[in-house]
Amino acid sequence: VRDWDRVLVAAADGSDAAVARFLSALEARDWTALAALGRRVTAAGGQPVATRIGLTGAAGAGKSSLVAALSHAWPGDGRVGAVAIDPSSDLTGGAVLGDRCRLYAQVRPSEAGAGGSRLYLRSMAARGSASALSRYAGAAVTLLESVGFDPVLVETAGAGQSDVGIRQEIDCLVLVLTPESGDVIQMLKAGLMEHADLYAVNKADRDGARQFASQLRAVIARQGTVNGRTAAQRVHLVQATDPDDPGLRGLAAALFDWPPATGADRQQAWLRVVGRLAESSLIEHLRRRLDGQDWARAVDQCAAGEVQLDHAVDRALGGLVGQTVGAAG
Ligand SMILES: Nc1nc2c(ncn2[C@@H]2O[C@H](COP(=O)(O)OP(=O)(O)OP(=O)(O)O)[C@@H](O)[C@H]2O)c(=O)[nH]1
Ligand SMILES: [Mg+2]
Repeated sequence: VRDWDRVLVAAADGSDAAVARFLSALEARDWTALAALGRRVTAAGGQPVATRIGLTGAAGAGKSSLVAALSHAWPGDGRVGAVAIDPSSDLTGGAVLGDRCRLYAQVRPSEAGAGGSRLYLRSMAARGSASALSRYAGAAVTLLESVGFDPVLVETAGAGQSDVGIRQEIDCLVLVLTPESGDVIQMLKAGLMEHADLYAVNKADRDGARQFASQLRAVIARQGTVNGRTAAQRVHLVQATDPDDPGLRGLAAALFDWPPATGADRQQAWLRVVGRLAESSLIEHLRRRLDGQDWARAVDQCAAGEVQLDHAVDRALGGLVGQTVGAAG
């Protein structure tokens, strides 16, 4: 068993390798690592926390580019942590972001940290279901925050299960749009779209970008002020591919000034994250322990109306009495 508490200390001291090792342990469901993180989170209860920012939007809107751009434009001098959750993308998604990071590292080498970049990025692509990804993303976000990254950014593929799962763990949700997102205005008008805290109209260099942003502001204005912010303050026209874009700096400043969450908020969030992991572990454990054929037959009987569902569940659980949760559960 690794000494995960010590790995956490190394991660907090700036070791990217320690961060990577810990995140891999969480993904591999090493519960000793989770327990170490739990001790650290609990010990830090009530302390100031990082700003957690979600970036969501359609494929190709520029979410990954914005992650790199924001890490570059962030007014603070801390390390920026990012998790990209995308169940649909494969390794090329990471490669694209790699390109963006190089772009920003080239432009301002003096601002890059010892490792060449102040951004630590973990891609959780091509691994597991959307809901599984969101469960681990919650733990990953907690880890990054707990070892001192600020802000912590989360890129999600938009409108999927992974978004719903992670929304509660985010302080500020940014919806990334482009001038090509035409019908988004209609959807917003019709109330068909979930509320974002801020809107980033990306690709300001494209035709119609300015016009799209003002249309969006007009629609948003109908909601009045939200958390004290006007439509003008909530819609940011940005160009993620331009490190010197003033719109980008404006968005970064708005996020930097976002009202901080409390230690109590974070303890609640951590409870939810662990609760979801525990539930999914419980269900997986039950699945493994049940005799697959017996269970399939029981489901058949329920479907045929021969057996009542709760009776089938009772019988299955009864068969498990005396078994214990193994170390691998
Ligand atoms: N012209 C222009 N292109 C941009 C801008 N920002 C991003 N792009 C380009 O848009 C494409 C998609 O950018 P990404 O950052 O990968 O978009 P994404 O939303 O992360 O995409 P997925 O992760 O695949 O959903 C890339 O080719 C970027 O170079 C911008 O401000 N202007
Ligand atoms: Mg992306």
